[in-house]
Amino acid sequence: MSVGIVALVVFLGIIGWAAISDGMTPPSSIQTIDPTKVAVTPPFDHPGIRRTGDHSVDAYVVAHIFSFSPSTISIPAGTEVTFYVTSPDVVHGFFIADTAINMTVVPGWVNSAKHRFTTPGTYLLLCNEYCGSGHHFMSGSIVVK
Ligand SMILES: [Cu+2]
Repeated sequence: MSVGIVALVVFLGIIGWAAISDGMTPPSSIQTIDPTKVAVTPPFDHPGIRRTGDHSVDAYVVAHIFSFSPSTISIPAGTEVTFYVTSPDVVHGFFIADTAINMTVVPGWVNSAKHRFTTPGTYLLLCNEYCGSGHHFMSGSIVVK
């Protein structure tokens, strides 16, 4: 066995041991959902925004073949939005242009990310994981007034 292969095995062993011993999990693994019951499980049975403070909202979004529900989210400028996104069918992406929001949406998990929208405008929301024949139609928008 060459030195390179031994070094690779040792490296992967250390990475694997560190991840397992620290109990590492993806950031999205905190909340789970039965993907076959997304349409009847609160709060995803009524996707949309919920006010949580004077300048903050929670946005519950369902990514499904081949659209987002809701497809348009309107908020005042300066609002901090915590997105909670899940999928009832296949893996989707949740990417908002001009922000750091870029999540993978996996059936059975609720992924989340937070962003404060300070600049008015329309932000494009895209699926960036190929999810099927209608993937290129899958978009939405965040309207900041
Ligand atoms: Cu897609």
